[in-house]
Amino acid sequence: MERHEALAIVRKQLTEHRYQHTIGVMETAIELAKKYGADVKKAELAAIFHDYAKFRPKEEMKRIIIEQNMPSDLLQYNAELWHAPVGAYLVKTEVGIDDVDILDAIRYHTSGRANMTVLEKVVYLADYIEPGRAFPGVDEVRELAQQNLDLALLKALQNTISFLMKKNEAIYPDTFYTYNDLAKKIKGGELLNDGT
Ligand code: DGI
Ligand code: FE
Ligand code: FE
Repeated sequence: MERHEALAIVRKQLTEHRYQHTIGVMETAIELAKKYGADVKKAELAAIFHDYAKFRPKEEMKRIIIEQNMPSDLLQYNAELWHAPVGAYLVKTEVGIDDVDILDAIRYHTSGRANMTVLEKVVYLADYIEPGRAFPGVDEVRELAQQNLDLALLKALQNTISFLMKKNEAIYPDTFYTYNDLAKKIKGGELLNDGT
């Protein structure tokens, strides 16, 4: 699918603010994909569609999670988590994208997961550091993203978990699994994708 066609489809699903965020994620994901060796076209499409379900009514998302046998523990956590797996489903069924790599990058863009692919990491990080983002610590993650994909991702996860804990929010298990998996691999010297 061409970029302009994908953007026209997603634009109808989003507010203007969220559409501008999407453009930022797309541009950032393309840069990161080139640097760290992910498929650039898949990164572009996954980024364009990553927030496709962001404005669906909660009741619709809940119904899809149940009917499609998505992990039911999702329903016990913040509804902000739901648009990622529901988005993967709707991008497949409504838009007709059936590339599993793209769909998984959408599915895991909010929580991450253990053993993320480079494409999943690129989309997660692009969502966190795109130029429109202004939360505390984002500049440090932007700098790390120039050096090392995994260290940048680890810092983004640390910031997200700390932020949620300060708000007394529950942390979804996949968010911890993502953090733990990265922390252990980085300690063991297994990861360290520095883009070279
Ligand atoms: O959709 P975006 O705003 O672009 O970004 P996102 O998909 O990363 O969603 C961020 C929201 O998800 C933010 O409000 C925090 C929330 N979130 C992310 N991980 C967790 C979480 N909420 C809970 N309760 N637990 C998590 O592990
Ligand atoms: Fe999102
Ligand atoms: Fe987003």
